[in-house]
Amino acid sequence: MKAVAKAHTNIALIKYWGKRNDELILPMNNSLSLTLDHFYTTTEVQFDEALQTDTFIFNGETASDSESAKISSYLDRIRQFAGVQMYAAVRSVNHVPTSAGFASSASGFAALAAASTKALGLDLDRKTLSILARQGSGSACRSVFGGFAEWEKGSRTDGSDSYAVPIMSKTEWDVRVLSVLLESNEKPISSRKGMKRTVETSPFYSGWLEAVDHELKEIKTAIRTKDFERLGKVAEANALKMHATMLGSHPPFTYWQSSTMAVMEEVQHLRDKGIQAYYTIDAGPNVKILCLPEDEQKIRDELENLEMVKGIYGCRPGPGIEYKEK
Ligand code: 2P0
Repeated sequence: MKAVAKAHTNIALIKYWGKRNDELILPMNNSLSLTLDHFYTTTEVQFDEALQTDTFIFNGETASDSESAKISSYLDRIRQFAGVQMYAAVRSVNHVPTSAGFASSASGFAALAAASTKALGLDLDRKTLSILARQGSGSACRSVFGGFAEWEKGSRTDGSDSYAVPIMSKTEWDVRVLSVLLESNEKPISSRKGMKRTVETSPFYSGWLEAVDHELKEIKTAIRTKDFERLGKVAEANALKMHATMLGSHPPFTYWQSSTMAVMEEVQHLRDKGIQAYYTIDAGPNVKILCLPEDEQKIRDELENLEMVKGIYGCRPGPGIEYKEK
């Protein structure tokens, strides 16, 4: 009744921003991401008749009550799905600099979905796994797959057609992502609350939804033809649109800080010098730079000159869910 699974984080190039159902985590729009090799979570789950409650050890320490409650309520979904009532001991190690704002619920819930169902003896296909991971955290459904993956929003109310599908495997195209860690203050608002406020109050949200279908088409053509410039341009434009919706919210908010904008400017400078680099930004101040392998070192050299840059983590396309020997 024990299993171990490993899942990697992903960076959305066409973003998920907004839910149509909070409980089942059903998104308003399709999104598309690249799974990254450098950041991952390994999770061991053991179900045991003798346990009186779920236990959760995170990075070697007993997790806080609120973290434990989140895991337990997710395990309730898994128990309901599998038709069992046993409690579980969960041990999770995050190979993600969490304190650095690269925290990812994506790798966490993808690994938990895979390990918990495997521990219960279920041998699920990737689609079912993606549907289960989604109910922990939306972006987790994309981390079930390696390389480029698209989360299809689906149209049913029960979520049975809302899951990720693979678009291109990790070995087919070596695109690099430099995760740039910046000095920053605390995150003003969680992504869960931020997207809810945006959907409910931003007059720009309808514009976001109108643009996203065309951007998805565009990025899928870029991936199919391995056209990096096309990929970078549309990813950067999509990220800017997502962040623009937040400025229109009530009350308004932004995840950008002055350091964020300094790196955005630097990326523009690099392009002016003929280096193909594009940025994308999630619900935090850090910037991720898309580039090709031949430009990675040049970009690092330039960024290292910036005082507010606290670290640069280079990522390649990563794999989907992997099960480990116990
Ligand atoms: C994404 N983000 O597509 C977008 C872009 C942040 C910005 O998915 O509420 O942790 O658990 O479904 O997946 C972050 O939000 O939110 C996210 P929930 P999640 O990657």
